Amino acid sequence: MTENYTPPKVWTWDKENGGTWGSLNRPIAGPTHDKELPVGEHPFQLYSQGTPNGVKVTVLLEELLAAGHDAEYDAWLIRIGKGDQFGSGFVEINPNSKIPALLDRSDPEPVRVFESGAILMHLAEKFGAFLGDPAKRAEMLSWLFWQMGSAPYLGGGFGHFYAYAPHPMEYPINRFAMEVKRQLDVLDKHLADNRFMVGEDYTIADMAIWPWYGRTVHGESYDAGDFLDVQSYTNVRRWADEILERPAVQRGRLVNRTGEGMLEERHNASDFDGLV
Ligand SMILES: N[C@@H](CCC(=O)N[C@@H](CS)C(=O)NCC(=O)O)C(=O)O
Repeated sequence: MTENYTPPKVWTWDKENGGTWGSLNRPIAGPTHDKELPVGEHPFQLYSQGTPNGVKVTVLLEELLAAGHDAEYDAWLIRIGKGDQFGSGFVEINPNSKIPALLDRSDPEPVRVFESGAILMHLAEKFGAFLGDPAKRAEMLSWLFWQMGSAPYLGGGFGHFYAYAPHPMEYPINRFAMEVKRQLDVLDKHLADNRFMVGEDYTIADMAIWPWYGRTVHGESYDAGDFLDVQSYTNVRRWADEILERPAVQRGRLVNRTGEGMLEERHNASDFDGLV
């Protein structure tokens, strides 16, 4: 890799391109190996990892259960750093090979759902919960889709070049830091006049945005709290703090993570005993 790179006429795959994800990602889709997915006893089977996109779904499932809905689920760990997302069973439920993916077995015909935003909508509509005031549905959808379109600049753009690239590169770090700070300012200005993303209603838009931007203002994204001056986004911090206090959020953020005090798999409410 050089400073003065001239793209060739036709791009070819350099398997040695380095970086944290360099050995895993490929320019082709489809499975790399045969592996069936485990299936538990509950109506919802979640195949995921506790990254921000994964946490959105476990937070919603825990919120649904806390609100009395029949949303019991088994959450199985897909280790994306080890290539589990390229197993044949996972690719059958998500041809895009990214976590999270859900198998909804609550109806006679199982339904696969991939893309975290689609999973949030599917579950919220199924239970008629966390959709907010119907009169403000367009506002809720706007923020939900804002998150789906914006977070790749934070994760795939800023996070990739700040934390995972083979060496620091000023141009992409500058470009994506500027964009992430612009996004944080969008949120900060909106949350100056709104308790949650849609006024007083806590919805799936908050559940989608919080694991990315709440985590960022708490200084947990890529160890870049000082670099992005996250302390200055006071309204985002107030909103993020309030959401973090919710017991369902505290449970959901532990699921499908490894390490001390985390829950690698979740199959029952009692799995959280002693953890939260
Ligand atoms: N738009 C997708 C993005 C999912 C995504 O990027 N998942 C990441 C983890 S946060 C992943 O599975 N990465 C593995 C890989 O790229 O191979 C969604 O919201 O579900």
